Amino acid sequence: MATALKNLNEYSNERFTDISEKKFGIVVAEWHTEITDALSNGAIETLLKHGAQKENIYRNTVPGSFELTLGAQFLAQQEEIDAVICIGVVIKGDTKHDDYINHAVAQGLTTVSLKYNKPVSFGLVTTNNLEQALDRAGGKHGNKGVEAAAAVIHMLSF
Ligand code: DLZ
Repeated sequence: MATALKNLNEYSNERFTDISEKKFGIVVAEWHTEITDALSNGAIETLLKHGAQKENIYRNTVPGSFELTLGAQFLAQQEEIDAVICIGVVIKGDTKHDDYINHAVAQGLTTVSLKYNKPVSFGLVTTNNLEQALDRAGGKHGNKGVEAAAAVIHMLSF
């Protein structure tokens, strides 16, 4: 379903488990930081809203979205980390670089999640232009960081 049809801030928390003792890793790509900071803040606010403790949230940065996978693996392999949220923005350019990065990240995060049996969420905004990215970083379509945080809480509640 297109994001335009479902606001990214909307999720059901009916069956969310207690996350007050859970530890979360957040990996944030440093391309387009005006956007990734907004996404990261959305994710952190969502974790706190649902009971996570500030000291149990470990935020790290990576150079770009391509490195999200290894950043996620560094965190997921740590026994005390319960879930990892990955944040990035890839904006389409003149070449197919966005395709390569997006597919690599989607595949890579799936692999890390399955390898370590931990929720690893895909907070990667993939758009045609900056405006569409802003719309998904707290703009008219909500905040993909909120969605990514809600997704790992949901999976911890499985
Ligand atoms: C190289 C590159 C380009 C062109 N575009 C983006 C982007 O829109 N968003 C992003 O997060 N990263 C981009 N990068 C950087 C790559 O993800 C990666 O960091 C470099 O290719 C080094 O491996």
